[in-house]
Amino acid sequence: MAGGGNDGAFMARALELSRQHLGLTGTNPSVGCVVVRNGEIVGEAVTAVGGRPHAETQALEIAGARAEGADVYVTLEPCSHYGHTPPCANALVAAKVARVVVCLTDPDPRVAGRGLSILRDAGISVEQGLMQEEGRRALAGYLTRQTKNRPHVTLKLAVSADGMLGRRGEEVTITGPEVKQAVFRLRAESDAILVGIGTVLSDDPELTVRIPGLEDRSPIRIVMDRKLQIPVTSKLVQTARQVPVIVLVGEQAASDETLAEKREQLREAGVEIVHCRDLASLLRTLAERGLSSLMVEGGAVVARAFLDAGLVDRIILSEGVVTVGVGGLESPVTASDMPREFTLIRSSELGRDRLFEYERSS
Ligand code: AOF
Ligand code: ZN
Repeated sequence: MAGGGNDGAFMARALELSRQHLGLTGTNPSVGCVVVRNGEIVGEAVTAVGGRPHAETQALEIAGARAEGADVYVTLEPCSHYGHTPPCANALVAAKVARVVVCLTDPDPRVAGRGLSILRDAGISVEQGLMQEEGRRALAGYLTRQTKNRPHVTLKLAVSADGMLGRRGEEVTITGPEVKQAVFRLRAESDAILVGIGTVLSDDPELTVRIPGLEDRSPIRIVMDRKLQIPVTSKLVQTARQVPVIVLVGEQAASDETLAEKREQLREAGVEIVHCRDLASLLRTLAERGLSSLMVEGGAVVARAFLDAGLVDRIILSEGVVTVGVGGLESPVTASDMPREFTLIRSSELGRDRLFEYERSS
């Protein structure tokens, strides 16, 4: 029996599953799949940690013989290639499912429509495009890396009631513990997190995920540090063996003799020192390393540089109730002064603060 009326609810479940492994599937997208027979879920799965097995094969295995005649909901077109695993499209055909509802087609050139063709050629009814907008959000990292050869970039800003990000050289608490928890969750979904050296010098942050059960989800940490000012004693350097740290330096700091000893000390602590010409080439390098999502977290200078380069896909802006006053560092954007290309897609109240999420429209 075809699902029809409940398609939205089952696809919503598949999307919920897909979000569970964001940041954990490496270069592979985190896909959700739900197998439904007579209106009941008989198998469901998300792409495994590390990227394999894929979602469909796991969900079909759970469903077993009940997959015959079933409706299958999957957030990405089932694969058609023999990669690390045999094609999911073939597994769906072999399981004799009746109908496959797909949210998005797969831009991977090895798939790109072939997965859907395999299903149709086998007489399976195929529908594509349900809840595309939500799907694009859940798979934003994968889609951006595949189509733009760079990670999806989220700019995270905490702005005071008077539009400031803080004060130079000094840590100012702008938002409360509820926002902090939300930020930890966003970090856990990211492959990498980036701050400027100013943030390291004033806040000495650790930039890890500190939520019970999610500690192992910390993304790699990147510091933009043109002159190699990062203290060897900073928390970032001291924890580089647990969670990787990359320090991005200018050409001079990469080779300057007077900094040779410091470079050596940092390397001994486990820090990787990298020189990149500009932000675009940095992002290309990260994509080549298989990183699909980057969260830019700190500093007015860094935020402005990413915005000016047109390299921000999403802005997460938290707005606190405190004021910073004279000597504050002005935020490049605020909730009441947001560039037109960014559209508000969500807002919520977190404790005394507010959280806004914007997406670049193009
Ligand atoms: C699916 N279901 O759950 C995922 C898919 O390296 P491989 O062999 O694992 O292939 C990676 C590609 O598989 C990836 O680029 C994307 O096209 C697809 N990911 N496909 O049918 C899944 N994660
Ligand atoms: Zn597959």
